[in-house]
Amino acid sequence: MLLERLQDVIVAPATPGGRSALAIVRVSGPKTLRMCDQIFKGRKRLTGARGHQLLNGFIVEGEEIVDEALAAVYRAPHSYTTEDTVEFSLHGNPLIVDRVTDLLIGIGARLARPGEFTERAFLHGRLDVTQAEAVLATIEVRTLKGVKAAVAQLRGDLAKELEGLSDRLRWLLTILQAQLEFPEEDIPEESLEPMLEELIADTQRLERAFRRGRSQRKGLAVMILGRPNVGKSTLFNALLGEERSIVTTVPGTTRDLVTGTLRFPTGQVRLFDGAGIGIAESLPDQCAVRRAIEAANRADFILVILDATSGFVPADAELLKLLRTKPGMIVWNKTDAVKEVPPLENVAGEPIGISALKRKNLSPLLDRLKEEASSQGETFFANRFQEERLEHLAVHLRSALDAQYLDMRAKELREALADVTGTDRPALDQRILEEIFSRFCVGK
Ligand SMILES: Nc1nc2c(ncn2[C@@H]2O[C@H](COP(=O)(O)OP(=O)(O)O)[C@@H](O)[C@H]2O)c(=O)[nH]1
Ligand SMILES: [Mg+2]
Repeated sequence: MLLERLQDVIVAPATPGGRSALAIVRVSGPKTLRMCDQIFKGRKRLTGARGHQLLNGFIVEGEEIVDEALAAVYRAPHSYTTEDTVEFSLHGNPLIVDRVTDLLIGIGARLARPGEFTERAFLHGRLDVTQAEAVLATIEVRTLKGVKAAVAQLRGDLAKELEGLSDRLRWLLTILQAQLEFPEEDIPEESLEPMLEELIADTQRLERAFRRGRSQRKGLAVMILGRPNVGKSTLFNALLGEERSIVTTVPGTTRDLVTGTLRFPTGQVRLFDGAGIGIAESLPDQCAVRRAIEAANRADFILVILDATSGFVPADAELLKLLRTKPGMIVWNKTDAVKEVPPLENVAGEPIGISALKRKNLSPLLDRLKEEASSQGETFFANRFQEERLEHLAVHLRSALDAQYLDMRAKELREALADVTGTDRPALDQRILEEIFSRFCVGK
């Protein structure tokens, strides 16, 4: 089914719909040159052109000239898809772009699905999945640093990292196999452990790099969390500088997840405000609380809001537990209404005191968010499957480290190896490929 589809000639606009100086229509597939010759009249036929040649001419329908155009010819395998490809540069009018696309469809081409050009590059082995993700990221990222990271990944930096991991895993397995088969040889057992620990550390490093990639692409997801009525929505509005989330004295006012974007020159933050976490009696309230907790679990960073007028209460302790596994910050709100900020013992990091209502002391909070969003450090871009694989890898490596017996350890390492390979080259599972490439735009 997959390979059958590779016989089709696919066509799609590669530039956004709308008026512009130029627009590009991309055509790829085995019979591309012959097909394009039917609608393009230049000094020379496209079938006779060299690869990487530019030909000036006209797009025609019968006798009628549709547009003056430039045709860039790429010959297999030296093209993005590795197939014969033509890119027509047209005048940037959507009417022309649609007409040229329709002309090609009329003579047997098929409109490309989103990401299908990149999917072909992948199916022909020109790109691996890490590079395909990098293609998507290069288009999507919202910071200059992100662009740099995406281009590095396009060159194969993440693939190299994963290859390094699998090489080391294979080496560990070889040693382990030797220990299992020649126990009398006295190969020291503990030499494996530091290597395993190093692998775990590297996996965690990659997990952090994936997280940074996610926030580079979509903005750092920051959840405002706290009991009902502590002032979450007031803070949300104060940070965004507009009245977006409803504020009342009635607990349980916010039910839907409200979101807004904070833009800094170095990156951006997606801020989420939801229901307060506390005792929920009605069914809608329970749903709202569940939704807020789910959002907190998905978030990259959490702001835990405490109410200075009530002080620390047991329900707050539950929220602070989240900060053990996720970066975040503790904020005492309503400090305008108290003489002193209540003490908070045994928590990591210094809580800050603010007044969301009076907009006091918000700048350290904004500075911290800006710093988190600028994503200093190693950045890689991954899809859901790759992120899941990496999580499994970490689990198997830890089980391998804890394993009592050598054969158990070997089994876990083999699973770990399968996870790394899956991150790099997932099986040609139609469902997985569709999900990966459907996130691309049409024409890429
Ligand atoms: N004194 C004082 N009141 C605040 C502050 N922030 C919020 N409030 C009040 O606390 C109540 C609940 O605020 P809201 O933002 O709806 O809380 P949420 O339920 O956590 O979203 C409202 O009456 C707010 O005016 C603050 O910084 N100082
Ligand atoms: Mg609210």
